[in-house]
Amino acid sequence: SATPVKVAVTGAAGQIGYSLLFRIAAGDLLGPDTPVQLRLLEITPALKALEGVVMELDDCAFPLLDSVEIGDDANTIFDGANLALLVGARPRTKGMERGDLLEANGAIFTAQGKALNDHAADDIRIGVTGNPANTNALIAKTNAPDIPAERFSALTRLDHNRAISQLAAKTGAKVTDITKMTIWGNHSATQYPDIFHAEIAGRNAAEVVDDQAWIADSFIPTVAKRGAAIIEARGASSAASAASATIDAARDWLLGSPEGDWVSMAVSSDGSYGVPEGIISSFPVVTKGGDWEIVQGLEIDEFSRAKIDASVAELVEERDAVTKLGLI
Ligand code: NAX
Repeated sequence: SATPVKVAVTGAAGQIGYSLLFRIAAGDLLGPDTPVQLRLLEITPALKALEGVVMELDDCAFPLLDSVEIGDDANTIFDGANLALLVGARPRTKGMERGDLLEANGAIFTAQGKALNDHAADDIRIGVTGNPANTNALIAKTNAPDIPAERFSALTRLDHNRAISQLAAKTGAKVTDITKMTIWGNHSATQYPDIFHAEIAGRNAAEVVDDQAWIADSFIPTVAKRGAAIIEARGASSAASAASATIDAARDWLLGSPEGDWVSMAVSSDGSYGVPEGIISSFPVVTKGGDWEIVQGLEIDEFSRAKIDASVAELVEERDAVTKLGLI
């Protein structure tokens, strides 16, 4: 049978972890033929809760779950990992300034970047879900000089999926009819969900919608503020949908994006579309065998240009802030 893949997950005792681990163990990420070894990282006070989660994983008797290891030392947990899903992060608490948040997460992602650099397998791929995801990925990447920059990405797939869902609801299309959706920029309220290149059953989505006011005043803010709307309704932040998007993103990265379509991933910019080199910004990408390529040659009109520039400017600000803090 196939060699098991070692998947490391951080923040494993958290809400996203509670959904994510069971989906991975069920085979939703690597498919029905690939056994999985889970390596779960938590902070020391959360290890007991994590033991409970592992008891439940045991109780599922998942045929594909080869082994589970837990711990609070990144050097041990990342040892030999083929895929690392960095979900755990320090949330913003009351009275915390933005600088404090970047600093607290900086401590986590510098340490985890170094641990991955020193201990992960040669084929490691790293997906960052924990917020601020783009800048956390930048910090990890910069602290892992021996790992190619292309191996780091931050999650904008949830935004991508939300955009598809909103467009489907507006047009009465099935989500499976919608292709070529793009999220540009930061996973934050400045993100730009772009339907000018999207297609609905092969027709240009913006032309099908034919309502610029809906795009500007309803669609874009609804997608960008969806996280806040979920918190308002549920009393807790998106968890199952975030786990599902984390799976979608990692699966497509490793196994390939669908023919004739693309996905959104925040990756290390090569300067495409005027996005400064090195920052982790969301682009339309096609993926194959664990590699991604930014879709080239899309025409960007004035409206889209301004939206992309605004989100990228925020990422540059975050980069400058963490540079000043000595984190990169
Ligand atoms: P929870 O607070 O439920 O869980 C986070 C877990 O991470 C906790 O169990 C905590 O002990 C652990 N943790 C903290 N520091 C750690 C460290 N140094 N090493 C290992 N584990 C550590 O948050 P949850 O709802 O699961 O969300 C996790 C992260 O995802 C948050 O940063 C959240 O903001 C982010 N999100 C990102 C999304 C995206 O689309 N990119 C959407 C959903 C979510 O908001």
